[in-house]
Amino acid sequence: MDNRQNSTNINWYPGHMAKTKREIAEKINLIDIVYEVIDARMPISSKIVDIDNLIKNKPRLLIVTKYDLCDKEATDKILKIYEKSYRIIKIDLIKNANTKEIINITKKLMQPLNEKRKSQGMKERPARVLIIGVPNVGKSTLINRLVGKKSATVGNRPGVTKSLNWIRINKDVELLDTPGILWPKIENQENAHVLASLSSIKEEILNINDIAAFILRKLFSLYPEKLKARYQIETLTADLSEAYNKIAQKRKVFTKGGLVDYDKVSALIIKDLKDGYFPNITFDRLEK
Ligand SMILES: Nc1nc2c(ncn2[C@@H]2O[C@H](COP(=O)(O)OP(=O)(O)OP(=O)(O)O)[C@@H](O)[C@H]2O)c(=O)[nH]1
Ligand SMILES: [Mg+2]
Repeated sequence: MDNRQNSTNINWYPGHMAKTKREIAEKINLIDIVYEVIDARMPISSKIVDIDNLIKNKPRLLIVTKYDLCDKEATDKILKIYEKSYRIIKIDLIKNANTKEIINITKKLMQPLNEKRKSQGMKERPARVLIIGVPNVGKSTLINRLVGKKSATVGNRPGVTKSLNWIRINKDVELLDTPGILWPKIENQENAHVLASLSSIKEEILNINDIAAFILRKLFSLYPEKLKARYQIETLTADLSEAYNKIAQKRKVFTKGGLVDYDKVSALIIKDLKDGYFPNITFDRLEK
């Protein structure tokens, strides 16, 4: 039924993202340290491609959120590569957010600057931290954990934060929350589909059959046992029709005329992934 795999190019770059980038560029000179946030389930796809241009050579901490949801072995393989260039913090912001380490590293990074200020007769000042990442990775959740209360709005859909906001974490750290950003043209459509599957691209602009097909194929190739556990699907034909039939029957998603309701099945696959019915998955792999 679905021959549209890769036929639709996914790009999502609304005005507020362009504006965010402009404002970050304007404010970057005020910033001492950058927290770059990526999603552990997609450590490659969720990494902003032109980030180095945007944040120049500011000291950077790579914060890997949703570590509780990922396939740790697959994710760690990728993080090993990043470890060569970045300081990395892996974190589960829901159940086990140990933010002390983040604050300690931040203070340490800030020390030389404050020592310089003191030697020039100026007062110490809090570190100004910029938080940056693609939509829905957990930037605002991280801020709330750091502050210890709800200061930033959070939601499991992309595009929740709409403007730049300064938030005081404690006497040592001030943080600039920013809306999630992507880039004008996503060159790598595999990465775009991974971003879309894991809720970093606004659902309304997506072809849901295309995304659901991508999810089924990805699960089948990387985690066939999880596909079997949820849908009792053990093989996938090229057109996916058998899989759709099976899911429709199991979950009773038919049109009034008794045919498989493809759109509803697709929506259901996307929702199952979002609701965590395929636990411990990582959709990115290093190229072989
Ligand atoms: N399981 C799990 N969920 C997380 C974690 N971090 C964030 N979330 C969830 O991810 C969703 C998005 O979180 P937000 O903090 O709103 O993400 P954001 O990066 O600020 O998103 P935008 O403002 O849209 O760019 C929320 O439903 C959070 O509860 C984590 O470490 N583990
Ligand atoms: Mg936010």
